Amino acid sequence: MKKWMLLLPIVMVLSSCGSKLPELHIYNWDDYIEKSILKEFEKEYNCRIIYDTFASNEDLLAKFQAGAKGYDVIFPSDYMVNTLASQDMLYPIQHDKIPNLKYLDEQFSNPPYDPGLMYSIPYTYGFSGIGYDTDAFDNELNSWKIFWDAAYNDRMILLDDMREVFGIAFKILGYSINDTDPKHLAEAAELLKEQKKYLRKYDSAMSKNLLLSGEVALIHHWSGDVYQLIEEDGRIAFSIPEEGSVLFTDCMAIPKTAQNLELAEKFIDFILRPEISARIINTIWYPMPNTKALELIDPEIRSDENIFPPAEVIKRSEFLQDLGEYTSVMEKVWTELKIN
Ligand code: N2P
Repeated sequence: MKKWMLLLPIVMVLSSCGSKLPELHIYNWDDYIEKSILKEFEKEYNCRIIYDTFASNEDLLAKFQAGAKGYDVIFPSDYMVNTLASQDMLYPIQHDKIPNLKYLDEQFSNPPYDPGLMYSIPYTYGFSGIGYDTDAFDNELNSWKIFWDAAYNDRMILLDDMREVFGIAFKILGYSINDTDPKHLAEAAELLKEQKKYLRKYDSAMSKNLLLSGEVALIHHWSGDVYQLIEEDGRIAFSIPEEGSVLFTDCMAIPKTAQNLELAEKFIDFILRPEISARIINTIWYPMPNTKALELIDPEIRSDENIFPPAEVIKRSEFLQDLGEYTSVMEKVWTELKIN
């Protein structure tokens, strides 16, 4: 037998790898999907999903600025869609490839961060607020100022998220969460420095577990994430403080570096199927702007005013906006706050 013939089995294995299933690479927030729908998509489109998660918009941006390639569908929030699009990182969405867009609630079809939905399709919306252990408090919480209460020293966690954390300080000071006056930023930093004395840590990934186990008494977190906890344990509560809060729309977008554009469009369209959206809402407890899905979700979720907040709560909240070059000014102050 010739020597090269011994290599035949290896060559055959390698060539069968060449015909492997097409892949779809997804980059989403933690705890933000109903897992079985991924399996269903794989089956229906005969592909393999590679699923990866991030904990803040800034982490997502940093990954792309560092040259990450190969993600096909990403989930930036409103202002980050704007940032990524203005840095030419997003592929324009071909609306004719997403027929289920017909189910999108019209109120979400022309958002200021992405007029006409050129680069993004809304996925969910929600609020930032306070998740807390009702056993640790005599009254309901209704102000961000509770994070400055020494009685909860080392039992509080704020999100590891620059815009969200400055957002709290700006709201207490009576400024917009999109304020760009350096004097106001210095005031906010001073306030947060005071708060840091009592803070366990800035963290977005682990704080829910620590609240559930009773290790900490209150956390700054996002609405649906805290509702997932409430579902597990009724002693947890969520509050959107009276000073106002961050209202966000998280979106689906396709990076310019995507490897599988066609599958990415199919995935976005799949998510917009009413029965798929309804299953996601029932699991992650964030509303999705899908008119038809709302008819299919659990009535208990549909009638919950915290999940679908009344107009006055929406009115006192604000969307974060892309701050352009001022972002780097804030980043410097944020880094100082975190290391000192
Ligand atoms: C997902 C939290 C995303 C909300 N678990 C913040 N945009």
